[in-house]
Amino acid sequence: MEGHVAVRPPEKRLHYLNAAYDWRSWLFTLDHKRIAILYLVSLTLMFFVGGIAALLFRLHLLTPGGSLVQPQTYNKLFSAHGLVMVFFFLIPSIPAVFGNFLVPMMIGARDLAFPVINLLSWYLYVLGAILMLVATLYVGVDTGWTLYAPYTTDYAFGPVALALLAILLAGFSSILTGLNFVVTIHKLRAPGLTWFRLPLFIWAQYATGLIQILATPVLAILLITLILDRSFGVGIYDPRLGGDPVLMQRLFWFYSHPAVYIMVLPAQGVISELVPAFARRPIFGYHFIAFSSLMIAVVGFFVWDHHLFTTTQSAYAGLLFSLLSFLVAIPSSIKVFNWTATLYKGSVRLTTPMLYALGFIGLFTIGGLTGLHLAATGFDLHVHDTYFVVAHFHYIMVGGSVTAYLGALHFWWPKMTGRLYPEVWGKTAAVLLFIGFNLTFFPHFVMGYLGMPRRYATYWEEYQVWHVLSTAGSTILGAGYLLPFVYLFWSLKRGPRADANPWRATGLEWQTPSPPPTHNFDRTPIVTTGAYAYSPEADELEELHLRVERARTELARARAAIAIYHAAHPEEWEQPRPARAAGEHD
Ligand code: CU1
Repeated sequence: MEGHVAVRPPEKRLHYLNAAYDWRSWLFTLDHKRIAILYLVSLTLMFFVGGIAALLFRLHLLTPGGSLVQPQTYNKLFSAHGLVMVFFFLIPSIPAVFGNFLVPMMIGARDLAFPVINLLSWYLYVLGAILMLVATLYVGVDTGWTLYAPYTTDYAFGPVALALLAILLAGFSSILTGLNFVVTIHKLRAPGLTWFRLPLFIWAQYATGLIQILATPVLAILLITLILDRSFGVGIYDPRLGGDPVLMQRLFWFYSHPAVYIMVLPAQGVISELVPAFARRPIFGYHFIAFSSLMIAVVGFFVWDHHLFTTTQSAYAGLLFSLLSFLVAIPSSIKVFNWTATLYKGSVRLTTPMLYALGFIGLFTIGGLTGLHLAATGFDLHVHDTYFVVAHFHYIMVGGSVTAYLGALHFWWPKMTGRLYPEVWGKTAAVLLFIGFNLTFFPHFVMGYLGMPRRYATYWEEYQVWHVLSTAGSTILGAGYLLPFVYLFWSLKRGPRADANPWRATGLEWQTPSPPPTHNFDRTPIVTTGAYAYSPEADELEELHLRVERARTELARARAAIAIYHAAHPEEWEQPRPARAAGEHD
């Protein structure tokens, strides 16, 4: 083995992903980061199930008579889409994946306050998800995701009890997650991390936690009484037994409107992190954003009735809830204003996460503004139960929440996996999704305004052009969602390695290696400043440091090369240079 130089492999750094490999270490893990990954995998699966259902009925709607499935199957497809997407993707999405991963990291803690309850939340979710898949795919539920009586109390409508039980399980998962976050944020903040030094994502998770704890039990009561009604004919909601189906709607929206904020608040929290990081400025109006999250959590409880403007109730009730619904738009408008003010005069970097953030601001604003249309009782009467509502809802839920979810995924992916993804593909997917989304859902506004009712398997010919545009958009949207799935998966093995802070972002989570060690921080961080200490001066200083570092490396490399050369040619070192001949050039 002469001439062979033994090369020692670089010492392997242990982190939360490679600390243990066997399946037990994953399925019984109490590490909040691993539980976040478990959620990421299961949510991705549910997202694609819900998405495929949507693509199928979108294809069906290509022609006025319906070209793909029987009307009964159509009902089952849109119900499956709504039930899976709302209860098993949107409601858990950002809290379950990024809340789990980031809440302890952002506040400098080792884990959540109750790690065992955290794992229990995931198991409740999985059990619920399996039941929901059996109910919607194997047999088929055709009540719509809103579960209105008398569909849900009537045995003609599929295995509804199974679906109700599935949602009940997911609901308890949601309550326990919210409880865990609220207690963690109260009790486990690092020394010096006062409430007004918290990242706004934490404020958003805190407000979301309050809603999850207070609103979701109402859903649980509704689901249990619905099961009683259906199975034992108690007659609470079933009109044939003297029950009141509108009461069912009231209870449903008393949960489900606050639930809209369970889906939106964390998304807004993500945007409040992305915008300052890529505008390289401190966020504008920190306190306003923090308090507007709390205001949404409170006022969101008093607007449920805007879903019942067309039921029998006094004109006074309509007026009151119209006013309250206008009120709840204020805190969201404050946020949009403050994000825009942060962008103003910022040195904006158009990275993949930033494209999602900008997309969010635009789409969420359209969703919010059309929400004001619907809060006006007169206009609501005209577009009630039309595609206009479907469009509004999807601009908030997909244009808002899903866009923010993908922005978060691309922002924290290097932290979670230690790998970078190709920016070109990231940006391509973000642009493709923006185009696909608008092409799918903007026509919904138009045909809804023109009178196309929602949830019908067939329609009049005059609406076909809008349906064709929408179906074309949905195929782009489908391809757009597949793309990140492919290149992110690819990056796990082939992506370049990420350092601790590839975006040069503030926030405690960026101060520990990527991926983080199981215990998160080697030393408990001590916080002395507020979040978002971005400044152009600091960036310039950082850039100078990098340049000096690079120059030093170059210099060291050149010195080493000279030394090697001299070692190989000692004679040149010893002898004086020969005199240059006349006329010779270098
Ligand atoms: Cu609502």
